[in-house]
Amino acid sequence: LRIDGATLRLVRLPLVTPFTIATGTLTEKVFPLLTLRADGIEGHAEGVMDPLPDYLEETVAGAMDLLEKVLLPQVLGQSFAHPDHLARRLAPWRANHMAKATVEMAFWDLWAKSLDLPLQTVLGGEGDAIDVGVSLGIGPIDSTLDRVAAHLDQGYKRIKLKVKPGHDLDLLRAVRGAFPGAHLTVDANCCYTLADSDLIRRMDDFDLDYIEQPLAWDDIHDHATLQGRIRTAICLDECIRTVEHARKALQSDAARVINIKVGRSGGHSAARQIHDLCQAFQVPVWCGGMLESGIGRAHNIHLSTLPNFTKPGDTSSASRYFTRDIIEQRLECENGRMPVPQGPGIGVTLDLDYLKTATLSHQDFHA
Ligand code: OSB
Ligand code: MG
Repeated sequence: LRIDGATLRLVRLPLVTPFTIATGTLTEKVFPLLTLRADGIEGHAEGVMDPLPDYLEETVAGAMDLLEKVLLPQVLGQSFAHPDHLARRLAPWRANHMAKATVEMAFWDLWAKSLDLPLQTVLGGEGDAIDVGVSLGIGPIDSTLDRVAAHLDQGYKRIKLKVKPGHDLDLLRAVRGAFPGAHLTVDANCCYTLADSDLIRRMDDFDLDYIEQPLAWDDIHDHATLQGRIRTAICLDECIRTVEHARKALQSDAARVINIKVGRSGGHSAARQIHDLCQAFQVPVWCGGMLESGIGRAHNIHLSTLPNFTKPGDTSSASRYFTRDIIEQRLECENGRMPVPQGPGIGVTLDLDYLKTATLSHQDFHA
């Protein structure tokens, strides 16, 4: 399949409510949206980096520059028999996994469409819906209790609470007290160190399914040490940017659960390898989110149909994030289940009218 054109947009969508995590607050979602073309077919994907390097080191501006000057020129006019081959072409460049994933994922969509098959089928997944949880940002405890109740009522199968120093044990005491049977987890987004081991061990009292990414984004070793000190399973997110990171985490018992984000890990080829490796280690995975638009979310949903995605993911309803999405379909879950968009590729189509109003910049490339 020869890539004969591309469009790179920078898109901005306001969030329904500000989203606060340990590293800061997001009020809008700004992201690169990439379209690749071949034989009149289009494939789409979005980049999951933030404007500032606060989740990982990549930034929107850096990714836009790399896509425009390096990654797109490298694939335009080139033929790839399989998306793995395109991933291999980009592999020699250091890191920049989110920027690479943007290209790789758009090609998976394009390639699946060229075969007239759903993305889930070419990835090796099956089933027409997936279990979904919700990630609740940091806020006052009383309003968090209301939001937990509302999302449990909507059927969400797991509640993830964002924590940070000073907003952890009291929050857990309140939420666990009010919802004794709820499937609860926490996400620290790297805000603790090993010096907080005693505090983190006290989280063992709240029957959490796992503690997500308590320590530094570029550490694996200390997570293994911490896992030896606590009963609750550690789930890694930021740490897992490559298959090698996953291997090291699994071999050292630094993660008993892994959050796979395809847009953070270089794309579906690597995400699938991480999935398979975790399965070999009997470590369950779930699909994380980055507040994506419907394009990124559709990719996440298709990937989530692989067999070792046995825990609910962060692929919540679009209406939780945006008043209006840039796709024509509505990605809404029902009773905690998200239907897999039907049709070839990711199964969703751009709402070009609304996309135009949300687009900050637009650049066309021809082979
Ligand atoms: O750590 O999983 C995270 C959102 C932005 C950045 C990092 C994270 C998150 C979430 C929300 O937890 C996931 C979502 O609902 O898309
Ligand atoms: Mg996380």
